[in-house]
Amino acid sequence: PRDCQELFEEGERQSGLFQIQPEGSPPFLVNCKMTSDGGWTVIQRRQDGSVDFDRSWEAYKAGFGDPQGEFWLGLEKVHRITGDRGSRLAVQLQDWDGNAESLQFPVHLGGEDTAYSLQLTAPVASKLGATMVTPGGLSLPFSTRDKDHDLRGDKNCAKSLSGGWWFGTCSHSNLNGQYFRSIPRQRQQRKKGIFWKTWRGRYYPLQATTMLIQPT
Ligand code: MYR
Repeated sequence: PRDCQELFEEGERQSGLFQIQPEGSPPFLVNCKMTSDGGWTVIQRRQDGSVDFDRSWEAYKAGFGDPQGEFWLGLEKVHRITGDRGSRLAVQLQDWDGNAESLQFPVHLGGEDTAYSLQLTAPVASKLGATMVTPGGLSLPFSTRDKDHDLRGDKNCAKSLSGGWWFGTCSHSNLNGQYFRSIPRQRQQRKKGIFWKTWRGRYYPLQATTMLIQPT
């Protein structure tokens, strides 16, 4: 199968690790989450701080971590799965008081030639609270501390925060930030954490996150 959705269509209903082979790609293992609305590929998970997410461009491109625990699937694999198709992204967030938030929106991810630019339509980008939305939508390249493509001329978001992400103005979100088991007293520390501004705010380090994609 080329992705988790195809596995689902073949009748697989159990979530777990499966080998897939997207078109024009070597086969690789992914975590599939089978739900009532089909098969989703898990592309990121944070839950306990057991894996270091402050890594280089090459690491974010190739992927890292533990498929049973915390991991980043890798930009190239995500790009291979989505190909030229549009996809749906699901973002699941948890705070430290047992509250959960779940978002779903259409995305497109470019290849390495675009620095894995995330493309969102204007209405989606606005709804997510993005700062730099044009009528054509938002096209935002991925940044790491060693490859700075963010929209801030005066700083490197990946360095001043932590991890690799689609950083715009350093303040929207960062699900690949540093994992804090308890909330640091210092704002300067807290902002390096895992955050989603429009849910718990910029200085609230989240307890757990999962990102999943499903080609449409
Ligand atoms: C800004 O205004 O600073 C940027 C806003 C960007 C919104 C980013 C949303 C991230 C969603 C992750 C996409 C994963 C694609 C596979």
